[in-house]
This record gives sequence, structure tokens and C-alpha cells, in this order.
Amino acid sequence: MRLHTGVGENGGRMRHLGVCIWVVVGMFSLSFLAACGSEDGPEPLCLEDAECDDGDTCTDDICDAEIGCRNIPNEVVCDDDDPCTSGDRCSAGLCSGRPADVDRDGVVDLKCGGEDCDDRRAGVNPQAVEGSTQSSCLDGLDNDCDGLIDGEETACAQFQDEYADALGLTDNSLKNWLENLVDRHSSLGYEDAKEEMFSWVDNQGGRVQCVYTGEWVETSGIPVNEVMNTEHTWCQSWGADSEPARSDLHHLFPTMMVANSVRGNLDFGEVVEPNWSVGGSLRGNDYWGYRVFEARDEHKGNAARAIFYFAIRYDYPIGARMELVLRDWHALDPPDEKELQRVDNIEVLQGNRNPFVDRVGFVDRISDF
Ligand SMILES: [Ca+2]
Ligand SMILES: [Ca+2]
Ligand SMILES: [Ca+2]
Ligand SMILES: [Ca+2]
Repeated sequence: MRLHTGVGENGGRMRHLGVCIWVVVGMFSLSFLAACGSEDGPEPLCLEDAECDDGDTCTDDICDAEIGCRNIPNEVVCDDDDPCTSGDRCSAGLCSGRPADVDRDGVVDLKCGGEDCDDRRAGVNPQAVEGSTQSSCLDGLDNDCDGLIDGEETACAQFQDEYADALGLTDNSLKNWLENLVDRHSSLGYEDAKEEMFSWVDNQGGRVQCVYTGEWVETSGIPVNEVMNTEHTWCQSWGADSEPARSDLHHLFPTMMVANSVRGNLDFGEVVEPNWSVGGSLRGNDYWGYRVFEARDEHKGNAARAIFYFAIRYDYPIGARMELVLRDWHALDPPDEKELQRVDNIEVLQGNRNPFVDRVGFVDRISDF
């Protein structure tokens, strides 16, 4: 807050006084000078709200010429700079939030002093029961936060499948195990892969949907390239330009030609300044000013799992910035029935599955792709 004397800051008042003095010198008595001075009234203590800025988000700064600056507490959204709070708001002039419970399952995150071992998944916390359902035993997650995963839980012993031998593996040992598993992939070749994708894998009653824009195209086979074509989620220029990667359906998706070229070979990211947007997908700069592509919400997880699969299958690293984003997308948009059906269909065609669709918890057990 600044103090305002009025002296030298009030150009209008000084000019007014100057006019009065000129009149006095030319024609009238000193008593008139006194009258001119009194016309000004008391000096204003401030002139505009900007002068009253106290640098505090939690106050509204208002200039009142008679009282001076007033900084009135408000209740706006703010940021208290504490990663362990959420929903920060101003109250009584201070910014504060609730203890972090990002997934809103009522349990505070482990790293913030609570007991939620996974604050991105509401179904994972100490109150969950691992073993109560088959899916809780076959998701690769420690659903009840007790340190035991799937088949390591006594209650899950009856549910075992082809991933049972990966229990307890992490990082490179898990990567290698998964690479050996997905290696049993027989390539269809590019033309046949596209034909299968448009005519069967992603064909719903004679129509195929663009994964980025949500637009539908009527087709029974490979559509006209200028309308709809094939998105390589792991871009061809990143290493998917040769076989069998080029025709591996686990990372190929139907997209409108325009959306495909807008994505180009951009990294995935969270767009804060969009310069293109259709159907929820965005292109533009991210928070750090990098140009990125953001898939619409219903495809975020699918895109993330396609990238994780490709990195394992063909032994490529994922850039650190994009990997962070994809981990969030993977948790926020878990596999649904449609995605599982797609993996089933592709397994029929090329003989392997995407393990990150089958076991969402595998991603958490690999600290660096
Ligand atoms: Ca929580
Ligand atoms: Ca949780
Ligand atoms: Ca589990
Ligand atoms: Ca457990």
C-alpha cells in the first residue's frame, strides 16, 4: 500500500491553482485567491484503483478518494503454492486449500501425509478390498494399499492368467518380460492392417469414427485418403516407418485427414494456448511454450497406452515431458469395454495384446519408459 500526499501528484489541481493566481494578479483582491483555494476541497488521497494494488490476490484493491486505499478481503480462486492442498481459495485475506485428495475418494495422498497410495485412482485406497472381484485381482494395481498386488494377495489366488509370472517385477525386469511377451506378433503388412482396421477392428455398422475429432465416416474398407486415413500414434518419423512397427495395429487409429496432419509429428501434451481445436482435441503451446497435440478426453488413455506399448515392443524411450502427461492420461482415462474389445480383435489378427490395457498397474511399476 502506498501513502499519497497529493503534493506534486495532482497535476489537475496545480493547473487549477495557476489559473486562480493569474486572475488575482491581473484584476482582483487576495480574498478571491482564498475562495479559489477552497473550491478544490480536500486533497484526494488516491485517484485510481491501480494505485492501491497491494500485490495480494486475496484482497480487492479499491481507491476511495476520501478514505484512501481500501484492500478488502475476497474469496477468489488462488494458489497457495502448496502441492499438498487442492481447491485453493481466499478466505479472510489468506489463500489456503483442502488437504490434497485429488481423486476425491476421501483419503489424503500418501506423499502428503495421508494413506492413499494412489491419488489418481478413486478406487485405490486402504478402504478398497483387493480380491472381492476378479477385476481387482487382474489389474496390476495394489487396490488396498497394503503392498501386495493381485496374485500376491491370498484372496486373489484363484484368479491367475498369462501375466501371473510378471508379479513382483518392476522397471527393466518388467519391461524385458513384457517385451518378450508382445514380441510374438505376426505382422499383417501395411495394406492388410489398414483394411482390417477400417473394415472390422474399428468399423461399427458400416461407419468408422475419427479418434481425435469424433467425426464418423461411412465406409466398408480403406476410405479415400483425403477424407480419413491412418494415424500412427507413434509417429512414422519417430521410428514407426518400417515393418513391423508401421503396420502394428496397437498404435494405429482411424483419423480424419485434417486432424492427422494437424497432429503431424507433435508430442502429446496439455495445450494451454490452442490454435486448432475440433471435437475436444487441441493443438497449440503447452505451459512451457512447446507446441504439442492434446487428444480429446475419451482418447487420452488410449493414446497413452498405445505409446507405452510401442516403447516396450520396439525398445524406444519416451521423452520425459511427454511421459509425465501420458501417465496422467492413462490414469484419468482407464480402458473401457470398447478398448478391451479392440485389443481382443487385434490379438486375433496379429497374435499379441497391449499389456497396459490388460494391466493398468504395469505403467506404475515402470518408473521410466
Ligand atoms: Ca485420495
Ligand atoms: Ca485413491
Ligand atoms: Ca489388484
Ligand atoms: Ca493389495
